[in-house]
Amino acid sequence: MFEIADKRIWVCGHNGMVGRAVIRALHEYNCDILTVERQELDLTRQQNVEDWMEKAKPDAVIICAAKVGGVLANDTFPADFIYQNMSIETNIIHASYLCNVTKLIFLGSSCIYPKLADQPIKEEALLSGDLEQTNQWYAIAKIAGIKLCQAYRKQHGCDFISVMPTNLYGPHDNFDLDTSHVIPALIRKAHEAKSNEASTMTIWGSGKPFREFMHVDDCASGILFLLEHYSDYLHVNLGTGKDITIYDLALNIKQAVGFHGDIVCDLSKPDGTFRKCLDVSLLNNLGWQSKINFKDGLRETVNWFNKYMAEQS
Ligand code: GFB
Repeated sequence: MFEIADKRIWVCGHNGMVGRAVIRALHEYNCDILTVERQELDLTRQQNVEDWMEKAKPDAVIICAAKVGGVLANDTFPADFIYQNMSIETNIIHASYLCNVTKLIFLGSSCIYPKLADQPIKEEALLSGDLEQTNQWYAIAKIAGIKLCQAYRKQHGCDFISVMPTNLYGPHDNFDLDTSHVIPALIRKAHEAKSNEASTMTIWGSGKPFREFMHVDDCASGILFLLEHYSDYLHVNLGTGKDITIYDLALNIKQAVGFHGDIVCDLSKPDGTFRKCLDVSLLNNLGWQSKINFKDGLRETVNWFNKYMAEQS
């Protein structure tokens, strides 16, 4: 058991969607939240990370910092995804060992599992088959992060753990149509189609793949639960255990945005993995459950996006 109260907690990647949600959740605890801007600390530089941590002296580290993106961004920028993710996690994990950090949690992704894993996917499915080609670079980097935590636990006794969140959505997501994940992309597309009084909106691929989606505030709650209550070798899945097809997702988003036109599939764009729904029984048995209903979370995210767009204009 690690108590967050009264500790110095470094949230790396505090400007991203997950980092912001973790900080919102940490405000419920009486702890010191440490952050550092990218201009002050480049996490891909080992010596700089060690020097900064030596001065900051965190008790715990939450690694939300990562190079992330949707299916097309992963496929288009493989070097960025593998290099940046491997260097960020290696630097932070090694420096945390050198600085005697008491607890560290590393965030991976559900794409670490084999492309054809049995559904729902149990933690034990890791490295039991071939990866999905489009995001293998990111997946390999995230698998290396899990192995780093396990290696430092085995060799040095460090209490470093890993959590594998499913596909996330929520406020402060990346809404850029080329690099984003599907939910922010479709919210933006539906919003633009509605504003332009268009008759259709386009989705990538066949619309047939399934995805499991979790609100980022649920994710932050699960991360802090594990930080306090879990200290073991095996990585832990973090999700809802429920998935829907991309076509049904698009229908939900159309409804939440109020766009009444048709959905058109662009088959020149990748589908990615067909299905990757997590088995969350390990986390549930530890005593944590996801709470945010998908339709409520989606509506809240659409409202956030509408407000954000109004502020931009
Ligand atoms: O969210 P997404 O890019 O990530 O795509 P992945 C999910 C599904 O939505 C795919 C479809 O089947 C896409 O073809 N899709 C439909 C769209 N329309 C769109 C659109 O306009 N934009 C996008 N982006 N997708 C990523 C991985 O995979 O998920 C990462 O590449 C990471 O490594 C992340 O694991 C969570 O779920 O396919």
